[in-house]
Amino acid sequence: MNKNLLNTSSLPYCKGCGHDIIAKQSIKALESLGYLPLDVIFVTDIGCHGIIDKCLNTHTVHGLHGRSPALGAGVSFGIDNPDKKIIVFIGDGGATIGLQHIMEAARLNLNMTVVLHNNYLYGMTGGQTSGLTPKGFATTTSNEGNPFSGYDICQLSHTAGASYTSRVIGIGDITDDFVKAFKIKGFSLIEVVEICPSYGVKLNPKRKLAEIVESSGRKTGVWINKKPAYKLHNNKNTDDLISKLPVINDNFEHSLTKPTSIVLSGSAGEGLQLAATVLAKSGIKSGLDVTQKGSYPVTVGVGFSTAEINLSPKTIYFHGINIPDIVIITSKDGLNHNLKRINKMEKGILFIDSSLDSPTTKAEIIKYDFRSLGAKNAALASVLFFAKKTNIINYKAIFNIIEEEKIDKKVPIDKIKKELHI
Ligand SMILES: Cc1ncc(C[n+]2csc(CCOP(=O)(O)OP(=O)(O)O)c2C)c(N)n1
Ligand code: SF4
Repeated sequence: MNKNLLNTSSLPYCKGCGHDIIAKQSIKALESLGYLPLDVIFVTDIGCHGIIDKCLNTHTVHGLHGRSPALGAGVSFGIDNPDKKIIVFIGDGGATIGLQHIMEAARLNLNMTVVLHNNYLYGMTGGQTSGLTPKGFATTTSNEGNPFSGYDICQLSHTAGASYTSRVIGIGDITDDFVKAFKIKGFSLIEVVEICPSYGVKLNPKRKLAEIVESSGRKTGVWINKKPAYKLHNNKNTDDLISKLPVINDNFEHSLTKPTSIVLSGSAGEGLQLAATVLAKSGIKSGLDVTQKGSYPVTVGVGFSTAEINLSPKTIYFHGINIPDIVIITSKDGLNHNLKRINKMEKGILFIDSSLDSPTTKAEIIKYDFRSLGAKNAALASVLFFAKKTNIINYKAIFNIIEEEKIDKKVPIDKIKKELHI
């Protein structure tokens, strides 16, 4: 097994960026502590520092701006294992946006380390002032120097309850500072004050990091709270969520020889996602690998409702669908939402409710009155129609799932059986 945590020595930052020192030396520190790639979970934030993900052999999670500490906290709760190392990478912009998340993790003293890349500005978006920019430091949004003082993140972290907080200047060899922060069981935050040559250096010529830290009334150093790391109290008696899911036995056959992508779409509030779930579970019942993804507007009761389902006789590694193999449309909302990709279909089948005009497509078009067939459950009826027409999934597997899900009262089963001769 590859023991290197980094998969390249050429990191994607501008020349001279302080992020490079942080990434390389924090990794060196982890390797010196004996961590293997799969013992480490890097949770990165939005910003230049966050583009490190692709260079890592470890687990990685990329969060929304300012939310990596909250995600790191979730990972810490979920893993509940002090032998795994959770490292949150965040910039001063993200730390400002997600300040409360950092405070909360420090207050609970969760097992994780926040590595704060403090270049005193928003690097990725052009050098704007953040809440950690010191008074007098020039940025692209405060050319004359920031008129306000920045937060003292170390004081905040220490006061909130972090086991370990430190501030270091990111020049030279700071590997040891990382080692000390990473060794902590509980919450540690290491603020590395560094430079962004592209904006910070240009706008603050001749200023030295040590002088900037000092003139803002801050000190480098370490602040300790002697307290135990957070420990979940009742997790020993709690089953994980997956073990509670019922097992679906594959007691039906399928005739699928290659991966097939299906889009099922109609109107919100018409049981479309339920129909998709029935189709997906029927696929599992037939021994296929299945993925299911649903999307609908935030106003859940109006507009489109779309489900994307992949069925495959082999393991599915990618669940996205661009141009589908099969599209099933039960209403105008569903048609409008998928029109562009239907137009692009060069082959495959479009099953579409007979009330709708046929769109431009090279797919074979099969029309049927799903609304009359399924009454209020046009989507479920369309899934049964698809099964009967293609034989990809045995319709008996679908009836079986309908029965198991106890939704048989919702569907006019006798009518469907009679009309489709099944
Ligand atoms: C909630 C949110 N607001 C704004 C943005 C736009 N944005 C992307 S990167 C960035 C700046 C990141 O600066 P920082 O967190 O300091 O990291 P750096 O680029 O300096 O490493 C901003 C504002 C965003 N992605 N999300
Ligand atoms: S813009 Fe600044 S922070 Fe971003 S990579 Fe370049 S030097 Fe680093």
